[in-house]
This record gives sequence, structure tokens and C-alpha cells, in this order.
Amino acid sequence: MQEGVNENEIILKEFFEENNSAFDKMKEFGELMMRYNSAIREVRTKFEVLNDELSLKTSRNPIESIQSRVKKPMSIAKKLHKLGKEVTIDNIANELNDVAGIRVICSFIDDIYRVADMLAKQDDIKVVTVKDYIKKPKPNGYRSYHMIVEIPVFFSDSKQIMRVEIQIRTVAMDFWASLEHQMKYKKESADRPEIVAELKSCAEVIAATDARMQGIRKRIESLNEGEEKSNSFLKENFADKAI
Ligand code: 0O2
Repeated sequence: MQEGVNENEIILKEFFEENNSAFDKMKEFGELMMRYNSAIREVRTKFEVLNDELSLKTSRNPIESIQSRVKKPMSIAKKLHKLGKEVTIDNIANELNDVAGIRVICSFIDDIYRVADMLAKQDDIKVVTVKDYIKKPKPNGYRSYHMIVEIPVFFSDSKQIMRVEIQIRTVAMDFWASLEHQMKYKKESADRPEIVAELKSCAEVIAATDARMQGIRKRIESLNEGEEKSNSFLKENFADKAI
């Protein structure tokens, strides 16, 4: 021990040094999460605007609901660990694509492609990857349209490019995925293969029902088109015209 330095002083100094660095890390982590939350808000607003506009044009809502979340610290640490990376602020920002996540629940399958395409065309959005698990479902039956996008977010003194994971699926696909997700946290059991097979069979039924519902909607729309045409014919030919 150094002469003239009391042991308690050394302990206190170490304590504050350690906690200062922990405090700095917590602050940096909090700032990064704030940036992801802001990116979520930006992307969410884009979907809300598209929904408002499309509802006016089509008299129905293509988007049923939007959910979002920032990944929990424990899940972030687990994912980095799985990738063999240290839990650092840089690794969170550079190695993970799904810290900010948005789930868009659509009414019909064609709505999914419509809103995804409209978002991808916006000039401040860069599409990093697309995984179409609707055209190519996962072996367990999982269906959903996934996009990783980058979006610029403007803060007080900088512009940050933030990555957001977007999952777009129908109400029925979402219902299925929520139930199937619960299997992830269940331990092995004799019932498991049967449940997995039953879930897969439900996924096929859901996919067929989604396709039929879309077919029915299109037929109803074509009925409306006929009605609108005859209404405009009547208006054109028989209603009083302003001079
Ligand atoms: P959690 O617990 O929901 O967050 P990546 O994120 O790119 O490193 P991956 O698995 O290649 O990893 O990406 P992918 O396939 O696009 O899946 C991303 C997310 O989609 C998953 O996140 C799940 O939320 C969801 N997902 C993918 N496959 C399935 C599935 O078979 N069933 C269900 N219910 N959800 C699925 P996480 O981090 O794996 O899980």
C-alpha cells in the first residue's frame, strides 16, 4: 500500500471509478435506446400516413394495427452472446438489426405487399434486406413479410441512420405466430411433435383462408364497381346539370 494513503480511500476511489464507468455506459445505453425509439416513431408515422391515405382512397383500412417495441436489455445481451460478440454499445448498434421492431398487421395479403412497396419507395428509406416468408414459408409454417430498413433521424446536433426491423403480416398470421412463439420457451416433451404438426396444419388452413378472404373481398369490390358505374351513368344522363 502507498504510504500515507488510507485503505478506505483506495476502496472508495475504486468504487467511484467503477461506478463512474458503469454510469457512463448506462447513459450511453439510454441514449442509444432513445434513438431507436425515435426511429420507431418515424417509421410508425409513415405507416399511419399510408393507412390514412389508402383508407380515403379505398374506403377501408389496409392496416388493422401497428405494434412496436425496443428490444429488452436481456434479449440484446442474449442475441450478442449467440453471435459470439461482447455486449458493447458499438456491437448493439452494428451487429443487431432488430433492436427497434415494428409489427404491422394488415387485413389482407395484398395489403401487405402494397404497404411494403409504398414504404420501400420512399426516398429517405433504405431497404437493407427483405425476407418473404409468405411466398416462402418457414418449414414450421411461419408466414410474415420481414424488412430491415434504415432511416435517418434528426437529433439536436446530428443526423443518425437508424435500423428498424419491420414484420408485416395478416391478422390470422399474427394470431398463429403468437401461439407458436410460446413454444420457444417450453421444454421438450412427448407432446411437442404433435403440437408442432398441428400448428403446421393450422398454418396451411390459415394461409388458404387468407387467400379465400382476399378473393371474396375482390368479388365484393367488383360488385361495388358495377354499382358505382351504374350510379355515374344515371347521374350523367338523368340528373339535372348545373349550367
Ligand atoms: P423474438 O423473441 O421474437 O425477438 P436476425 O433477427 O436477422 O438476426 P433471423 O432469425 O435470421 O435473425 O431473422 P428472421 O428470420 O427475419 O426473424 C426475425 C424475427 O421474426 C424473430 O425474432 C421472430 O420475432 C420472428 N420469427 C421468425 N421466425 C419465426 C417463427 O418461426 N415463429 C415465430 N413465432 N416468430 C418467428 P427473434 O429474435 O428470433 O425472436
